[in-house]
Amino acid sequence: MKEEIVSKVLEGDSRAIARMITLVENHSKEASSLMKEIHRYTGSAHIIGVTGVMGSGKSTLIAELTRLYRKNGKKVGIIAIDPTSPFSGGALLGDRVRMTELILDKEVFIRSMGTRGMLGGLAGAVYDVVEILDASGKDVILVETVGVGQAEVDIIKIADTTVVVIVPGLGDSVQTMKAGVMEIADIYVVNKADHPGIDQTVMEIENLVELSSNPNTPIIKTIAKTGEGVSDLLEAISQHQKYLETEGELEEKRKIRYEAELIEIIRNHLLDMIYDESIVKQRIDTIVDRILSKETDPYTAAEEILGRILK
Ligand SMILES: Nc1nc2c(ncn2[C@@H]2O[C@H](COP(=O)(O)OP(=O)(O)OP(=O)(O)O)[C@@H](O)[C@H]2O)c(=O)[nH]1
Ligand SMILES: [Mg+2]
Repeated sequence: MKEEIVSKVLEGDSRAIARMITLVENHSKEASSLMKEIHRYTGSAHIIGVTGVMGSGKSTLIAELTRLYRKNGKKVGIIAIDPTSPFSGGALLGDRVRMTELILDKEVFIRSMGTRGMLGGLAGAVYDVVEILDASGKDVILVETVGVGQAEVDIIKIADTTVVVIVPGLGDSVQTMKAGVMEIADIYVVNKADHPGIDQTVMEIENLVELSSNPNTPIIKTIAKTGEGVSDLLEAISQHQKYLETEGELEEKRKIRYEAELIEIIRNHLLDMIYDESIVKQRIDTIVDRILSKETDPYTAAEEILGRILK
C-alpha cells in the first residue's frame, strides 16, 4: 500500500501524486512515513518562485512558461498559493480558461493551496508538495505566491530562482516594494507591457537594481496575455539556474530550504504535542479563562504548558 503510492509517485502518476498531497495536507499518519521514503529521490527539479501583487499576471505568466517548458519536453509542477482564498485548498485553478489545456496535460501537475488557520500547517505542506513533485520527476516546479515576505510562505526559502512580477501604473508600487523585495528577486518581470507607463516602471526598477546588492539582476518586459517576452524570461531563468550550478550556490539555496523545512516540521510537532496535551489533560479554554480572570497570565501559562510537554 505504502510502497504502491511511493512507486506510483516516482513514476509520475498524477493520481498518486494528488493522493499523497492530500494525505500530507490532512496530516494523516501515513504522511510522514511516505515523505521519509521519497526524500532520496529528490533534488533534480528546478524550483521557481513567482511572486508579486494581486492580479499582476503571475498565473498567466506561469501558464505561458509551462507551455514553453512543455515544448522543450520538460515536465512541470505548479503550486499556486492563494492566501486570499482560504477555502480553495485542493481546488484546481478552474476559473482560468487558459489553464485548461495544461490541466489536461498528464505531464503537468497543478495544485492550488489555500492558507489555513494556525494549525493548518500550510507552510509545512508547501515544502512537502515541492518534495513530492520533485520526486515525481518534474523538471520544473513553479510556485505562485501573492506578495512577498508573508509569514506563511517565505518564497525565497523554497525557490532556487525567485521571479518578482511588477506591473506598470500602480503608482508607487515600486516604491512600496523597495524595502522588502529588492534583495529577494533573482529576476524582475515587468508584466502588462501593453499598458501605459511601462518605460517609466522599467526605469524605476533599473535605478533600484543599480543601487541594490545585486546590480546585475535581469529585468524582463512581458505581455503574459499574448506570451510576448515569456521566452526571454525562460532564458533568464535558465541563465540563473546555470549560474547557481556553476557557482555552487544551488547547494546554499537547498540548505536554506531544508533548514526552514526542518524548523517547520519541529514547530508543527511541538504544536501537535501542545494541543494533544492541553486538550487531553487540561482544556485550552480553561487556561484561557484563568488568563481572563487574572488568575494567571499568558506567559506563565505558556511556560507551564511547555514545561509539561518538554519534561
Ligand atoms: N493587458 C494585460 N493583461 C494581462 C497581462 N497578463 C495578465 N493579464 C490579465 O490580468 C489579470 C490577472 O492575471 P492573473 O494571471 O490571474 O494574475 P495573478 O497575478 O495570478 O492574480 P492573483 O493570483 O489573483 O494574484 C487577468 O485578467 C489577465 O488576463 C498582460 O500582459 N497584459
Ligand atoms: Mg494567480
